[in-house]
Amino acid sequence: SEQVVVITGASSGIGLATAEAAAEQKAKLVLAARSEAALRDIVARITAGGGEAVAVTCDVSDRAQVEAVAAAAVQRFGRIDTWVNNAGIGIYGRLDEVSEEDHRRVFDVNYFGLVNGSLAALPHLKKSGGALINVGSEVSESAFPLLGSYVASKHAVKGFTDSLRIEVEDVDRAPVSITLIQPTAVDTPFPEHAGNYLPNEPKLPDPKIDPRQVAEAILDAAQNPTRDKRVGTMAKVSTTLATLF
Ligand code: NJP
Repeated sequence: SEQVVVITGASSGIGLATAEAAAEQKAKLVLAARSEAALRDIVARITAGGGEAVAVTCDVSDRAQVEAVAAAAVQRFGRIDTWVNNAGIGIYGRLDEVSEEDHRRVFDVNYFGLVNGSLAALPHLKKSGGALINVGSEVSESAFPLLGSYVASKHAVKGFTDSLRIEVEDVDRAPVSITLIQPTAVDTPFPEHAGNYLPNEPKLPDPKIDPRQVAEAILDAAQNPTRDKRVGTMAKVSTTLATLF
């Protein structure tokens, strides 16, 4: 496709895998994250392979920076067909030990970052008949000890996304599809990037799926929208506790 696809959190993990898969499908890419150097390398690689991509440095918790990503997409490619809100962080630790500052940071990035992206993208997606893809989690609908602030933020992501979908698709009848992606544990550097209050190095529970599997679900949702997309089989919480302690 010649789709214009914006991806937040494109410098690593699921976002990077999605960028690479979209480039193979000939999408025109706008890649956003905080790490300027990492994005520059990714854009250079995609461009060298004959693809089209532009990097925009952005902290998704700042609405103005997210609006600048949308503006850069329109300036460079004239439209936005798909916007993927993927940027996210974790904090490992008991809820009575995680600081209020860290807890709020998780919500600023995972929840308000996704709110910022959704609201910046919608006017453009309404014009193009496009797709909004929000990356939630299996923990958008379940509890998970020692990752509680993250779990709560992903519940908020689901509540926001489901409510927005009704307003946009059902009330406005706008030609925009809104999908929540709910992966299980994915093999990415997420634990290394996370904050940690625990004595041990945090790990993701097995089984972990390949980020390319999630990328495929994201790009499929852009073409064939469904209300929710589950990717992978949920890990058992008992396994997780054994991993964490
Ligand atoms: O993690 P990682 P994943 N502003 O750490 C960016 C969800 N998920 O790919 O800013 C802008 O490799 C960061 O870039 P940088 C998860 O909750 C995961 O696993 O340069 N960007 C990087 O590109 C998250 O929503 C699993 O540091 C910011 C990216 O986000 C999404 O999948 C399971 C940013 C994170 O890449 C991608 O996570 C599941 C900011 N303020 C859902 N802060 C899993 N891995 O098991 C971070 O169900 N980024």
